Amino acid sequence: MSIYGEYEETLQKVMEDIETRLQNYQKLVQFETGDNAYEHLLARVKTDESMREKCRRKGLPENEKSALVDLTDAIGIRIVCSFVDDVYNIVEHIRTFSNCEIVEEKDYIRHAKPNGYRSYHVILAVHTQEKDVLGRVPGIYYVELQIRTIAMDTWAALEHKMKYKKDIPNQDILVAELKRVADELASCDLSMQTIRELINS
Ligand code: 0O2
Repeated sequence: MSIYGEYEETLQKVMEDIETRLQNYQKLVQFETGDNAYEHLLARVKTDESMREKCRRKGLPENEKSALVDLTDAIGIRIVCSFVDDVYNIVEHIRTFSNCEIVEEKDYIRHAKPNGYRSYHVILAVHTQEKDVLGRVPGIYYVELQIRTIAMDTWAALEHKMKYKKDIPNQDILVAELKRVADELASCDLSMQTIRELINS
């Protein structure tokens, strides 16, 4: 039995609902401006194995409540944009979603993590017709959205790989080097944004 139990099907539905709303926003922006709101998005329900591993890592029992209430990233959506402004525009659009409220947000773009990680994180509470694990109707299901630029996304993917390779020699140098690259990419993102503004003005 999956850690999500009888709620697995609803998770899938909630994910598809939010994904569709984002795709509709993409269509609207394309129609109105001829530009993309974002380049691509990736939506997934965290696998049973990853969710169990996360529960263990956080010292939580491996059950439905931990997976659906104590942890809020069973549904994850990553939105990758060309420009930094697009990230903030999407966040503002997410604020307008009906039957949803933002319960947490972290701006790791204005306030990068010490290792150089940059991204905008939003935890969305989605109110649905379905029952949730606490017996509430409408039930509340959480979605973690990570919104970032292509440059930030490339960096995060590489850094993520490094985390799992503990036996790399000269870790300290690599960590410092990755931080330097993250800062350079942030500077490139700003330049790209300025160039776009000049083209559009
Ligand atoms: P996974 O396997 O991707 O799901 P905390 O547990 O306190 O460190 P918190 O408060 O749960 O973090 O959330 P935060 O900081 O918003 O991070 C949530 C997710 O963002 C992480 O999920 C990662 O996917 C991503 N993330 C955060 N920091 C980094 C980073 O430094 N590098 C990379 N590559 N990704 C990061 P999980 O559950 O840690 O991992």
